[in-house]
Amino acid sequence: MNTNDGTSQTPEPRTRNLGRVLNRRRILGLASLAAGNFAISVWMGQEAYKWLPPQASSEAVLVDKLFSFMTAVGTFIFIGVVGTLLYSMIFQRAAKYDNSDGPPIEGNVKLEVIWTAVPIMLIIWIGTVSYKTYDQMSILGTIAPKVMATVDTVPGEPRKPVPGDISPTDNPAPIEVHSRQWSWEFYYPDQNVSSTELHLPLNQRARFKLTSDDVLHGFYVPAFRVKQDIVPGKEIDFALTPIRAGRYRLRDSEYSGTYFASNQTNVVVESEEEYQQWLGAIAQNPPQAAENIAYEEFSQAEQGTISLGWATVKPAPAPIVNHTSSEKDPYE
Ligand SMILES: [Cu+2]
Repeated sequence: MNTNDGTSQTPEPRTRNLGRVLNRRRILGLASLAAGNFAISVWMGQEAYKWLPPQASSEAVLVDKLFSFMTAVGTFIFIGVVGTLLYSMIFQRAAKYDNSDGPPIEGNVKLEVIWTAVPIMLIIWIGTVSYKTYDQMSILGTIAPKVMATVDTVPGEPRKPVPGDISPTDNPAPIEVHSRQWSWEFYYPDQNVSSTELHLPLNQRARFKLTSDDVLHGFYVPAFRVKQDIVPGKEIDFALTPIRAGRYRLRDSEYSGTYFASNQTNVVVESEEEYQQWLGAIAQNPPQAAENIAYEEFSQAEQGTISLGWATVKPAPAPIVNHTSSEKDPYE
């Protein structure tokens, strides 16, 4: 600081001793703030369950648990960081016209070790929990040939083995999922029937063979929380366990051109009896072309009845199936 007579004074050292700053009262204050933050974070983690679609698969239970955990961790960090910022802005403000430097703090090894170690531990923790979750789901047959018996349907409780889990010999053949520009077709090899609506029996491991006839598509049912890319030229083994009856939406999660938005259909999860009944009933239906907006519009444009007004590759013909879903059917 320069005085007006021209001589200079050494500024008084303002380095603070951490031990003196952190007296018992302050430590208690900080601890109760951290406890409050912890309580809010746990509550927010519970709230996170409400932001998601219904939990219609055992995989959804695992994914939601992980999401809730990450929301809680994120909330704790967010409140901690933003709270410290706000505290500094409001209570540690420099006085008006005070342009002097802050205290020359040199560094603190203890503090630096702590703020390096804590995030490292946190990332290892999150990484481990994520890996365990994915491992428990074991949704990819050939890539991750894990035993399904390790999957939890209820958090904390070991899952009861379900038909289709243990012995691969009396399994029903996997449902063949054909994705195209732009339609979904599901073929049930054991019954030799096909449908543009996916039906699955409740509480049984559903196994799929995913294929694409043209470009990348993505098998995505938000209520099941699982998403799998379908790669042309590959057969992808995929499995999940529906645990809640209802109608859900299957969406294409890989953008695939003009009619991509119409490339969705319903998934019906029903009891074993209803499922068998449905399979039996549709076997009586003669195969016929399904509703398909992409192919219908394209054909009309080809005949000159309508003008599309946009470019598109030629859509695949509407699938010929025993059962076709109606776009008027509701879904959750
Ligand atoms: Cu696609």
